[in-house]
Amino acid sequence: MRGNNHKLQFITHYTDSYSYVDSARIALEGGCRWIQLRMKDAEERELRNTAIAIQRMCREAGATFIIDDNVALAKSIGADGVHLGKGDMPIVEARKILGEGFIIGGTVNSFDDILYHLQTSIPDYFGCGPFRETSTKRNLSPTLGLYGYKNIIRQMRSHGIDNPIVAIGGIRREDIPALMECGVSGIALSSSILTADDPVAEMREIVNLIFQ
Ligand code: TZP
Ligand code: MG
Repeated sequence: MRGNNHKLQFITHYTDSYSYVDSARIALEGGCRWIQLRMKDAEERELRNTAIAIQRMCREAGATFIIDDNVALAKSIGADGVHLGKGDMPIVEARKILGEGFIIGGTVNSFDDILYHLQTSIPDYFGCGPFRETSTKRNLSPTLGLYGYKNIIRQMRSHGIDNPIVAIGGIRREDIPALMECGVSGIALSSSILTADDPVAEMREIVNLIFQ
């Protein structure tokens, strides 16, 4: 991935206290410089307006801004990229539409998923998880735990595959050192920030931990 900014991705979400836009603002204020807008049930207009608002905040902060699922929206507003899951547009097609200038992330849950992707396309990173159970995402794949990441990264190395792996799903600050030890390139998270007593301070701690 380009630069050092991509070791930590914040995924937008909402709570009783915070909107999607608030969540992005919190992450940026805490020093995160990579935001994914993930807004599953929004209508097109609301999604677009939210994307434009968060993109503006990201640009002001010098942060990378990507959008979950929606290649057309990412292209139309000139976002920095997209994140595509298993049921979304195939990465090879998204690459044709977006070209090389956009970041494309792809969801994986196993080494076989990685091999499957690499037959047809090269995502800029693999979002690999979930690390543990989380309520942020519905229909979660089986949890990986540390053992799962170690196993996937061992198999990647033995096949000479070194695409960046971004761990995701239920990750809390105290999990990060062991996950990095496994060889993951980055961490993506949401709920551990938004449920913290002081979300900005929590993000700041995590930024310090990862970029120390
Ligand atoms: N995929 C697996 S978990 C998740 C996505 C997009 C959302 C973030 O999880 P968490 O537990 O809120 O950090
Ligand atoms: Mg998706």
